[in-house]
Amino acid sequence: MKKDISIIGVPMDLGQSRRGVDMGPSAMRYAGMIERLESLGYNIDDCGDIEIGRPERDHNGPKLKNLKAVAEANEELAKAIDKEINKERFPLVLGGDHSIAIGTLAGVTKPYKNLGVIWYDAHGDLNTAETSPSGNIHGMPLAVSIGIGDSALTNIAGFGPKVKPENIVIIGARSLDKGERELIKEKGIKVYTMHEIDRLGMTQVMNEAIAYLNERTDGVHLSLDLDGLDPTDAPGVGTPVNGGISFRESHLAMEMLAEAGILTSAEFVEVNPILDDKNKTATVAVDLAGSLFGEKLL
Ligand code: B3U
Ligand code: MN
Ligand code: MN
Repeated sequence: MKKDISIIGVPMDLGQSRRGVDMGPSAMRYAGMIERLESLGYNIDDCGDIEIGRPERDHNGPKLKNLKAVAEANEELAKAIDKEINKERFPLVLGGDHSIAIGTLAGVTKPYKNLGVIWYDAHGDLNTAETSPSGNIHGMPLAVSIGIGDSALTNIAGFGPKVKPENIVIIGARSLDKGERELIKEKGIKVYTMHEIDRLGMTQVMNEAIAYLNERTDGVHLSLDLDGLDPTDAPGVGTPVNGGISFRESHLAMEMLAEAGILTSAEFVEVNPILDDKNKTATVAVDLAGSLFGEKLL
């Protein structure tokens, strides 16, 4: 992996309805993200935070909440990432709610024809304005990245779709809405639900996921939603779902990704310090980043 990492914070909370997730980047910095990666020998440039606009009175209606402000912030994020990639640096994005993956993917897919995506999440994030039960854009970024959704989102950075459905692997899913299940089947998206993780074990899941992506992609982005983990290990998230991936399984997954050396960008999202227990979830994110960037136990 590249030895130069650029950290970009995105204090976004407009893609969902619980306050506090805008403090995620600060919480992860406070939990020692930069120092941890520096201790592994990386050169870190903290680029600071993307500015998030005030939502003007919501003209978008309840189906795509705060559409304009979310789209604007994602345009800025895509530009910031593009700048760091042009400097040959590895982009590490700290969220913020998961709607920021729209801008991250817009920025990181530009240099790749065939970017792969690992979506580590309890949810599919494959909703559209029509299928969403909430109208929250953080439940839509993966659909947007394959070109399905409002053009203000699918066309960020002036092109789309960003990712091919067959280049996506979802890991940890256990809360999928009806429209999401249909889209997964229709588009042939590879999903390891909690059932497969229990049945096969994380080792086999990651071996298969890595081999699958190695075969067909020219770079891989990890989008890690902390709610992919079990709420006992990561309580500081807006939409916890029981029966999730353990801290230990997650470490193993990160270590296997580090060994495979396939990652070209990453993001950690949905850390909400207000809902957290003494910054536990941000600390988990920092611990997982340590493993992801090559930390060894011995
Ligand atoms: N699928 C639901 C809930 C949800 C999605 N992402 C999160 N929660 N974090 C929705 O609102 O789209
Ligand atoms: Mn998510
Ligand atoms: Mn989620």
